[in-house]
Amino acid sequence: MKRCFKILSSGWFLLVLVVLVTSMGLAADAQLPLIHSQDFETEGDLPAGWDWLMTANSPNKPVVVTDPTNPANRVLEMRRTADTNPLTGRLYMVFDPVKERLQVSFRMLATTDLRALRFILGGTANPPANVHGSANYAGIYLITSGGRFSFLREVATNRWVSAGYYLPGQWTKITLDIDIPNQCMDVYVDDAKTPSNADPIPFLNNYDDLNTVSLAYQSVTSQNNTAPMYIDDLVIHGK
Ligand SMILES: [Ca+2]
Repeated sequence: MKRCFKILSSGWFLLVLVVLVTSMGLAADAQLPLIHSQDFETEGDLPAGWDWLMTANSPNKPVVVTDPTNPANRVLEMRRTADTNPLTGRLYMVFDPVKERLQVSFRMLATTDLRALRFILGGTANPPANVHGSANYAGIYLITSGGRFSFLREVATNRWVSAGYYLPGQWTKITLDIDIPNQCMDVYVDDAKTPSNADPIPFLNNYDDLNTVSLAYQSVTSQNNTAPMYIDDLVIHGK
């Protein structure tokens, strides 16, 4: 099975296999420095370290609310008002640039299988407003649509590659294990030991480092989707 991290070599197979098993899953989190951990517990407020980028002709932005599935928990809620901009305001943060390996994970609850979540990463080569403003500047562009996690591969042809599944109404965890020098990543769903992608998923636009992430709600115009989406426990490790 192909991996984004190409460390297999003859003679070291068993050793490398052990390394792969222990390093490619969540166990690797302990090996990379923690950059940010966000449990979205401050209801009604902007999470510490985050900011909003508002979107023209959209009244909506991600906010922290009570978890609809657990009154004791708070989560990030993303809603969209019908017949406004398909893309809502974006919640984003900037962290110290990472040049080797970045692992980003979060839990998400979709309430529809229509396109809803837009999750973007980029680096210092462009300012955050550009990275999170247009696919033309995004390094990694992840969406939820049709019960699948999909990554934009080419803007001009609107080409996507899918990796992993989710079910509306069910919390699902997704982890991106990103190899920055090789400009590619592996995707893990619900802490699976093997990635959901058959082949490494390349960056949409190349970046020598990654330093910013954003979350937003985006509908396909023809669907005019307004079913809310929830996010929790976003954790970033890297070096
Ligand atoms: Ca929470």
